[in-house]
Amino acid sequence: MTVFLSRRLLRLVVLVGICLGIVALLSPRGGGHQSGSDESYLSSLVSSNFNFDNSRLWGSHSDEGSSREEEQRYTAEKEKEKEEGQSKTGGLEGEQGLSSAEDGDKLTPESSHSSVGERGLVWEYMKPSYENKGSRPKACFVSLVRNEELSPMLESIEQVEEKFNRNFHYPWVFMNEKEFTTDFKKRVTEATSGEVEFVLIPEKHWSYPDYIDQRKAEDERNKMAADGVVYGHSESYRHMCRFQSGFFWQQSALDKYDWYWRVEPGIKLHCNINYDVFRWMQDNEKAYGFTITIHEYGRTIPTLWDTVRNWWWKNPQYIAKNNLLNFISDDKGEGYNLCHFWSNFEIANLNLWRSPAYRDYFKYLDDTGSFFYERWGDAPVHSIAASLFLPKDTIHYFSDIGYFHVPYHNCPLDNNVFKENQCKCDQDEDFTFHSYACGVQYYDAQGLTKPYGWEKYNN
Ligand SMILES: Nc1nc2c(ncn2[C@@H]2O[C@H](COP(=O)(O)OP(=O)(O)OP(=O)(O)O)[C@@H](O)[C@H]2O)c(=O)[nH]1
Ligand SMILES: [Mg+2]
Repeated sequence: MTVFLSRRLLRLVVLVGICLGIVALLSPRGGGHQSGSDESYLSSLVSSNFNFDNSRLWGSHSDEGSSREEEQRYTAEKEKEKEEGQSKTGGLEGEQGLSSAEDGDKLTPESSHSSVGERGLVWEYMKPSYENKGSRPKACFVSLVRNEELSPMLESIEQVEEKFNRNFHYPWVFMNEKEFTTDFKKRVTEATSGEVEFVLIPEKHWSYPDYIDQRKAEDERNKMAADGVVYGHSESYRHMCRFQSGFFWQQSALDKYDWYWRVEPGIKLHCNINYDVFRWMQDNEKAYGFTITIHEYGRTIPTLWDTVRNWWWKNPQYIAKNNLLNFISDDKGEGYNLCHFWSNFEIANLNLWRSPAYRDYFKYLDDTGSFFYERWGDAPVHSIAASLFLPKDTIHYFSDIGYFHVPYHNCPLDNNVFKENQCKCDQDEDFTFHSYACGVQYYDAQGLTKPYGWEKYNN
């Protein structure tokens, strides 16, 4: 009897084992929500040994306990947002004409790709701001600046007004985490030809989130300073980079605009700009424009790429199919090649940053604390997002805009452009194809033909 029962038990165990094996084999890899087609789409973008190991992200720069806490906090906040999102999304839909299919949280990767095709979810989100084609875009200049930078700010305004804005009179928005002085306001108002607004940045956008271990942040700053990293010691630089990444576009003064041109104090414009660059962006369906590319200092972003890849793995629906990944990665996403658009100049569509994709991406990055524990710059943060979220034909290199921010120049190499726009710069100093720049990677990723003789600049 006992033997008979054990045999039956054994047969049952074997049978259950086989069934479980079959179920496991048939389940999608990772047990997640990726469909087969999305997995192959992702793997076509990402090399086979791409290791989306969550524990690596959360464990790479924190001890195990706080890593778990960070991930739990992220998950809890996402859940909370989802609940609140029902009502918030309703508001957004009304304001910006979004259809419910564009709410990232509700979409499966499958539905996102079949409904929005090659251009991707982020482009779909931005589309309403292109309905204005042919008319004047809702655009402004944006400058984050300190009172003590009044002089170099006036120089920049003079450059922009003389070379461009005297013909177009776009408004200007100045932002500061401290009150602007009366003198600052008066002088910049006199210098600009359009309307002017001043924004006092709220403390919540320029302070430590409560989850930051400030002792640890200080230790890391000291280590970076000891390693000689530029701004390695600086707290304000870190607040600035975080603000430019996640908050400048959230200031309500910008709500009425779709477009901005970022202008820093002390920049120069070398050539006349005889056309409306905002309108050109809008009418030609561009989303992000730049003048200079450069490599990031790797010591400032040791865990950025791992973090991005982990976010990406959780949110593949946001990656545009015809993206510009090849600009930022030499091996289909395995590693980050440190290339980015130098964000002290940007002419871009604000809706890129307002998109659910970017909001989620920024929050994910911010939750790691590495804007403070490391020194993540807004330039790589913006550039990685633009390169992954946007169709690559919506990213534009303004080779015709002569530009200078210490210490690099964009000086048009095309002699016709140079003459027509009365450029005053030295073409030999053009940075585009310098080996420390990323012009070569950009031209290759876009499939563009490099100008004749570019090799001589590649030193
Ligand atoms: N209000 C305010 N603006 C800041 C602060 N730090 C930087 N900025 C502004 O943020 C922008 C970027 O800062 P920069 O110091 O130019 O940083 P960077 O371009 O990476 O470095 P540089 O090569 O030194 O120009 C500039 O427009 C600055 O005026 C700050 O503490 N407060
Ligand atoms: Mg600067």
